[in-house]
Amino acid sequence: MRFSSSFSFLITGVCCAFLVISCGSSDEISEMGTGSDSSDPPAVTSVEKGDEKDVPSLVIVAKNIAYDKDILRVNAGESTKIVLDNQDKGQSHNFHVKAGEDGDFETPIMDGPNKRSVSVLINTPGEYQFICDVHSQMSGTLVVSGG
Ligand SMILES: [Cu+2]
Repeated sequence: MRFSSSFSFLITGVCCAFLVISCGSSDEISEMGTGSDSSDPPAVTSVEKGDEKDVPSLVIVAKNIAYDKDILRVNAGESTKIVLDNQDKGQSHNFHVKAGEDGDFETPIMDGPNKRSVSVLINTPGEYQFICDVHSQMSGTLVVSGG
């Protein structure tokens, strides 16, 4: 009787000791867990801006000594970037619009394959011819629409 009660006391004491130890260690673990949670993932910042983001652009391809488009359309008073994509290897082309008093707009003459662009800004609505200065048979119409 006496032995069993003291044994149970001992057991209880040991249990309490274990509880305290386990409680203490679990607190440490949870604190460590909280600590690692506080490290936020790196903020993702994408601030790449194209310089000509808002400028409309058109591409015209020169291939087999011909443009791939007969008609290009732009708006009057609005700058439009026109890209000449010369895909003719070893063949020279350019893109040239003669817009009268609104001016000449032309890419340099270049051997393909290569690309050059020209910013076209025409204020007077109408239809203008564009040509390749190397090949007179390469031509088309630039339609300038008024707003
Ligand atoms: Cu040409």
